[in-house]
Amino acid sequence: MYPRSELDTRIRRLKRWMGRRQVDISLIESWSNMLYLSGTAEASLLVVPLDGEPMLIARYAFGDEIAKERSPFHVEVIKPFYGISSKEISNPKAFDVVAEKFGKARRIAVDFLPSQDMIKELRRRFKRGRKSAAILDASKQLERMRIIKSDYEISLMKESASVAIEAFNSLEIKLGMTEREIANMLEFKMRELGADGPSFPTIVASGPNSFNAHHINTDRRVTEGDILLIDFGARYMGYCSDMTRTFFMGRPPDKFLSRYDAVLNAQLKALDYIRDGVPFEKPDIEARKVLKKAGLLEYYVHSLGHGVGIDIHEFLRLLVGKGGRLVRGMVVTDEPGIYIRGWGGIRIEDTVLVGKNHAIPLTESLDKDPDYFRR
Ligand SMILES: [Mn+2]
Repeated sequence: MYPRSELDTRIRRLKRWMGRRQVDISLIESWSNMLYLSGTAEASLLVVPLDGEPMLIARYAFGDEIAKERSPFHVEVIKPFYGISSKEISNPKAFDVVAEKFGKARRIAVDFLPSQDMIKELRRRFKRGRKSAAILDASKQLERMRIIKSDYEISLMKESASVAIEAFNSLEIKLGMTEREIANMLEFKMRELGADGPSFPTIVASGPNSFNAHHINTDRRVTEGDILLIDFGARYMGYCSDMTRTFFMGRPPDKFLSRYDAVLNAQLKALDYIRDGVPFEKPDIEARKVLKKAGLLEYYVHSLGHGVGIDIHEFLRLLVGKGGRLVRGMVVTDEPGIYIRGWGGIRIEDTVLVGKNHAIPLTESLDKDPDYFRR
């Protein structure tokens, strides 16, 4: 369970925004926003009234008990009754509860993209005389709130990183293992060490498959002379880590080593620019300069990184052309990569906390020696 004080701060900030926009209630439906604000994602809806305590609405036997365990907020339970004929069916919805308790709301913020039907439904239910309620978007505000991590969130992300790294270091990767076997072992170990699970499906790309930046694991066996690219992370109490390492199985040829060094130098160069006040595009541009010098720029076909938190991809891209500036407390990835058709790919990724004067990598204790499995 997240500390009450942590949740109170988040709710207070949302309410400040609601106050400015004269929003009476916010309806939070998305998995990650609900978890962020209430400590649980197991309810159907989180209702945050401007005046009053937040309330979760959860389905009987489908999350209500879990929501009660994980969130300090009141949980209102909705329960269907099916009877034995269609006339007996009663199936209350979360919106019925909201309409009953907050029917007077005039301005409602939602964090989901409401369908036309949903907007009609909301307007019908929240109506005073002829005037129906205004529907506002809360998702951008929640995105803004979630960009900057609190000390508590950072501690969970550090734990997420260390669980993933410990799991990785416990692996004994051998020639002949399949991509799927390696991914399974890694995910099993992360769970065993206390992770909720992987923060995304682990990528194990061997040989030519390393060309696929988002490879889908196969039964291909790791063979001598393969590149082996592993992109993984743990989810720990809701928070993600994200890291990639690339190895060479056997004695690495010079061509691999020079390309590897170029990517590593690009990654380290970018790291020098990940700090408070720097434009989002700057670290990416610096990484691109290094790869340009090495004649590899055309193979770097994605952004340098993205925000990470409860979602594996959160707001902000570190990419040439992007506006905006880094702020202390943001957590981003630093992951340049090159992908050469017919040869393979190399990516090196760390999850990094933006500090006042420098970057603080959360995943740097994970070895970056491409020859790691030969030692
Ligand atoms: Mn990533």
